[in-house]
Amino acid sequence: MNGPMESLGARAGAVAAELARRGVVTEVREMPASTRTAAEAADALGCEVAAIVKSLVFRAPGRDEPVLVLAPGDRRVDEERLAEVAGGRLERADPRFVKERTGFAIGGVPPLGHRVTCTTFLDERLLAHEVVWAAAGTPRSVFPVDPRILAEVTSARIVAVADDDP
Ligand code: 5CA
Repeated sequence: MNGPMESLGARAGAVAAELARRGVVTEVREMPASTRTAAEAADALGCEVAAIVKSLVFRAPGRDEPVLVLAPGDRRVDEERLAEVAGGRLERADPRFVKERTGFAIGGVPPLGHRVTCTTFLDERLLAHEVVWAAAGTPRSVFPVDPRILAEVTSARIVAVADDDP
């Protein structure tokens, strides 16, 4: 079951519905504390920061297509490594671009259910966990998922783009 979806706010509810539509069995949780950053999410959940999924939006300079990087919460994305796998340098998208393309504000961007389809990369370090937690559309909502299932439903390419040192 995907939990009591009807009790969720509109944004988290839309993400829960999208997860259900893609066959992901999970339960979106609206937390009493902020989950705006990976560190806050880990605190709120009592899990390792490494098990939080950052959903980071990048873009090729001057191009309109968003590129989504799903990265472990305790690491920075190495832009050299990302350029290699993406076939060219990418830059961090500004908050307006993120909102327009995904439909969500930074701090709540989910890994799926965006307005526009994003080319998606998932860092292999996430696969070390049985369960990871990702944002569900708001800075207070998260959902747990097997990282392999997350890679599958986002059609992500599995890559090594995280920094070596946390
Ligand atoms: N809800 C949490 C955990 S799931 C979350 O969304 N984390 S996050 O890492 O995916 O989103 C916050 C990220 O947005 C930060 O890591 C930060 O790199 C990025 N960010 C914050 N402010 C800006 C900004 N002004 N422009 C571009 N990116 C930003």
